[in-house]
Amino acid sequence: MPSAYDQMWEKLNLDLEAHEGLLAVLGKFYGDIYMSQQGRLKGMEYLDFVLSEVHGLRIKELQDAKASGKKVVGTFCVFVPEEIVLAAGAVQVGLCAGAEIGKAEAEKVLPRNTCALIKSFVGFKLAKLCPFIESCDLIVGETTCDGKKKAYEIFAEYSPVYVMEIPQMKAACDRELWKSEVGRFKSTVEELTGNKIAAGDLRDSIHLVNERRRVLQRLNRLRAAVPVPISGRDALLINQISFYDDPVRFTAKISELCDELEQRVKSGAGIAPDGTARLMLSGCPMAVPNWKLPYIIESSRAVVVGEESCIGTRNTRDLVQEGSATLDDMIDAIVDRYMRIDCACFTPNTERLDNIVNMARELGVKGVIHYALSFCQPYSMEAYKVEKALSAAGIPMLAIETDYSMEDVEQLKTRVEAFVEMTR
Ligand code: BJ8
Repeated sequence: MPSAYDQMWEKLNLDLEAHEGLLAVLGKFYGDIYMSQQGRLKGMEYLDFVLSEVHGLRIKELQDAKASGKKVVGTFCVFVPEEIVLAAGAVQVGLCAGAEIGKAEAEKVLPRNTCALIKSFVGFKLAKLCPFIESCDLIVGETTCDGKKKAYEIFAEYSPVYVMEIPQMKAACDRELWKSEVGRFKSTVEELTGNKIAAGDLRDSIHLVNERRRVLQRLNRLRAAVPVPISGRDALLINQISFYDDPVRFTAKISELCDELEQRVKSGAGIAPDGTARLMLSGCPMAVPNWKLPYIIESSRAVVVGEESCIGTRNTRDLVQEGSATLDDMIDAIVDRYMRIDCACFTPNTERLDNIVNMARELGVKGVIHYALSFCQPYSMEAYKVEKALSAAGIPMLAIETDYSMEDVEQLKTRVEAFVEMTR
């Protein structure tokens, strides 16, 4: 039956039949993984609603914004400074790349041994399945890993793409390079929108993005309680949705959810039975609807209490310093904040090792599951150093490499269960 949004999707040139199939699979998957949970917070109803309208209401909002003259900028990496996009009056959406539905199309133009995240975004474009991508006036890529860097060259044949150069080291000259890239990006966004960024606009957008980070930091502090008051799956979903929901509304809704969570923590209630192992995830980002591993973990007498990932603490840990008086100082504050990102694309990357060990200690976890997408060299190679650092701190680690397919679910479950047993 045609949905109320079919006309909008048709205008965006989606493959309506394949898209309907995608939404049906997504709905079933969500039902199995999310709605089956016991003791969810009332505040999660908002997240359920946003997800149920993922290609509906939010896309309609983007179309309305475009009709009013705003531009939409899509991103695949937490390195793209949203503060600049918002200050120019545009909307930024983090594009998901967490499903393998367009894989066959992607493998026509990409080598098969490419990570699932890259195949996913190329596949979504080629199979005409993503209304977010089709709503974007500009898609911003970055020179993080080689796979992404080269995939953007192909993507640019189908969509307007702009690529930011990201340094790979953290010396003073790398900061200079990054500062000039932030400046180049600012000019590009100003040209795209026709709006010159003024100091007041940037001050407001820095505050707005910081507020969203602050509410996610509060969520992280509250979920660290014993007993665990919210599942890892729900916390991951909140982080995933933070990338494309309206930032003001999202922050207000998650603030309400945190109030509820705080009451739950005060009452001493938890969502997992006594004896459930507290674990932490670390590694590649888990984009919507990549819930496979958290679901496996949380069906194995364990609960995820933190994600050291870009859809997790790497995106929320650091704030842009507020209080700068001039536009130049604000740009410097942005440059410094983004230089603290500890992506595995950096070498050496000791900051990440320290952050993982500190986080694992603070959360009091029994172990860490390191998650790398198959063929992701930065994260799968860095797993070696992460394991060494954790082992020196007396924290066990399980390294997992997987993709978005369901073929290895049973095998992963066996490994996760054995790891959970071992941590007891
Ligand atoms: S800052 S983690 S969002 S680059 S999984 S595509 S690295 S081969 S996603 Fe990332 Fe930015 Fe870094 Fe974060 Fe390449 Fe690895 Fe694939 Fe990856």
